[in-house]
Amino acid sequence: MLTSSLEKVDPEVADAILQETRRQAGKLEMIASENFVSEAVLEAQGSVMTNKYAEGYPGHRYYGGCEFVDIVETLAIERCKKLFGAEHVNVQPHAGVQANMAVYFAVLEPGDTILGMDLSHGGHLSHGSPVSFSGKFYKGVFYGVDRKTETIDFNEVESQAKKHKPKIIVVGASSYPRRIDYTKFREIADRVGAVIMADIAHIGGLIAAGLHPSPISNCEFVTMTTHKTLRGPRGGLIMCKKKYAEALDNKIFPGMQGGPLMHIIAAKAVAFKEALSEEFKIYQQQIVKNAAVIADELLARGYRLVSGGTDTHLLLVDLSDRGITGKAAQELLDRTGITINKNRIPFDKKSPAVTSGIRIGTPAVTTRGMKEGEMKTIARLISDVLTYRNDENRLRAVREEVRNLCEKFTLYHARINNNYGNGGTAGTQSAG
Ligand code: DSN
Repeated sequence: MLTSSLEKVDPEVADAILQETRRQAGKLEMIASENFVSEAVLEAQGSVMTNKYAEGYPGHRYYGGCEFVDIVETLAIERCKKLFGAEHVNVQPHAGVQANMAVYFAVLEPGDTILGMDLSHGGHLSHGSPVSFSGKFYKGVFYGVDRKTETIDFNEVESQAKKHKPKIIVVGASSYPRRIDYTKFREIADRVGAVIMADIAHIGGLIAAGLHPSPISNCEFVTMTTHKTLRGPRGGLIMCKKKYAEALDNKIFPGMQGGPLMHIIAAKAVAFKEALSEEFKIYQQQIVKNAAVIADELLARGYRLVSGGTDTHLLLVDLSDRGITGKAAQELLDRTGITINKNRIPFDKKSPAVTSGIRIGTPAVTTRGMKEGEMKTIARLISDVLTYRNDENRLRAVREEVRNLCEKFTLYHARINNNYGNGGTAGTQSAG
């Protein structure tokens, strides 16, 4: 057994990290916004690039000694441009909310109107919600989904746009299981003279792999996080048309951030390289296939899914006729080793802390190499837990099956066995 520097210096933190690694490996991670990065991404993220101050942009920094951080930031930018076909890329946003904030700062004045998707219909806090800066500095108005189809109600998008004349229309969601038609948003935005920001945080990987329509040509700005389907380090990025490049870059630095996180930018560069591979396309295809299998299996067992199914990496299950809240389902499932999150469904009567639904996502289990067969098992296990929730024997049996599945599809194996300093193999299996 090797003892790492961290174990020697700070055994408490080392132990918490080991326990978290075991938790990730020992349960089925099905929170739609989470994923497992490769050892290469982890290595870049844990590198000495964290030590460097590099305010500014490649070639134009306010500190000396930036020649190597310039290399990684340039690689990240160029790879991201290639991946999405973007005209301009800024890889410095620390997170998705910062990416969105920079876009608002670039095109809005305080008090201007943002038209975004209603949070309770699948939108995001940073799209104009009154509890976020985006609804405090600006006026947030909203569109939602149609009550019957539970897909985006374009009549409402148009009527809200005409009524409120927003300066920006935000397209994107954190819990919307269907493809998004950016051309329709473009037509509406043009009618009212608005710019569009597509927030593709959730579906960035699907778009990069060509499985979902790209917003690049139809939207002035595209923001995302790099850690969801894209499977990179935790962080944000912005793509935009060239004409907005300077205004946007100025808003990130010096406007709202100081020194960029160069270790994270290095890891973003690695993730973009991985995302440009053929294997990544196959991985994204498998994510979508896996979500579709779970959807079909749950539908066959009588569950109601928001919009009737999924085209993405996630599905939303309406539990209102199952006698269990989203909160209780989340707790129960986690106890049996299946980690998901409670989620409001459109027109939900329950609060965000309780909810009538759950959100299930497949990016992380797909990274472990799980395919259709395992998805059928997982759907059965989820249904067993929700159906036989008072039967401790059944719940124990589910926990055992989850454990077996996790042992078969190892994750960060070398780290758990404490030999990663010894040239241990990467923990994640290929999904291909
Ligand atoms: N928290 C993320 C999610 O779970 O979708 C969105 O930012």
